[in-house]
Amino acid sequence: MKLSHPIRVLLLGAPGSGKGTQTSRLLKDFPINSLSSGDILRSQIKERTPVGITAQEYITNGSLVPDKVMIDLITGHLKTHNWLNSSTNWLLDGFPRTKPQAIELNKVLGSRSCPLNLVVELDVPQSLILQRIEARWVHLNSGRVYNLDYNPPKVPYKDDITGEPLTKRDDDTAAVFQKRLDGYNEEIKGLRQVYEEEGVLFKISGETSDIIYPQLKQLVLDKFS
Ligand code: G5P
Ligand code: MG
Repeated sequence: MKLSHPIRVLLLGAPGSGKGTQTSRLLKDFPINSLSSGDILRSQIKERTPVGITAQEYITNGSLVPDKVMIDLITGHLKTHNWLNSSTNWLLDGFPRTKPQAIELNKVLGSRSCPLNLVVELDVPQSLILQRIEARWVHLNSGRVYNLDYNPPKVPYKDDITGEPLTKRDDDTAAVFQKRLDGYNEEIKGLRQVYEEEGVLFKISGETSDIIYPQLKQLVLDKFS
């Protein structure tokens, strides 16, 4: 696919709203790289790195990892993967998720003349989400997500590609989920403010990922083809 200019997109949305699901669909339709802050943190936890050791407690109890840790981690990734240029297409899922993170990211991107050019807020009724989370199983190494009702693996509890066992996320319990959701509802206000001011924020509403994806795809086509 020929793009008119590089895609630098951020997906916002409540826990379980489908950021990972929409990311996998976009990766099939557009030539982009993606980065999920949650996936990076989970792999750091698995490898017992200093960042992983710090992050584990915050994630398990549904709190946000401190801004400084996240900013260093993600901007470090952008630099080492050579994404800070005017030609690489990329998508961020889960970072920034506080206003200070958004401001710091803007500084880094601005200094390399590659600002975010699309921010999409996925708006899913929050009453529907808990059930999704309780039925979620993940393949930790790849970040692939399944749902026992909505997109079950071909073989129960096994990853479709590697055949490795799927696991539950520690933070996918009803109590921790509610805390994550409350945190999201608080932080999203500051993020909306930053991205509305820049004129890059779009909201897509729908009860299912199948309703949201065609709208998201069309938005990306309208802006970048
Ligand atoms: P994460 O990993 O970024 P969240 O809480 O933002 O976690 P999460 O839970 O990964 O987001 P998602 O990616 O939005 O949700 O949703 P998903 O996985 O695609 O879909 C959820 C489930 O629903 C899946 O099972 C999917 O198959 C199913 N599903 C999708 N669509 C539908 C549908 O239409 N119908 C049905 N029935 N099911 C569907 O962050 C984790 C933690 O890391 C830390 C924080 O502690 C955070 O809580 N962290 C940060 N801390 C500080 N700053 C940051 N920037 C941080 N980033 C991460
Ligand atoms: Mg996710």
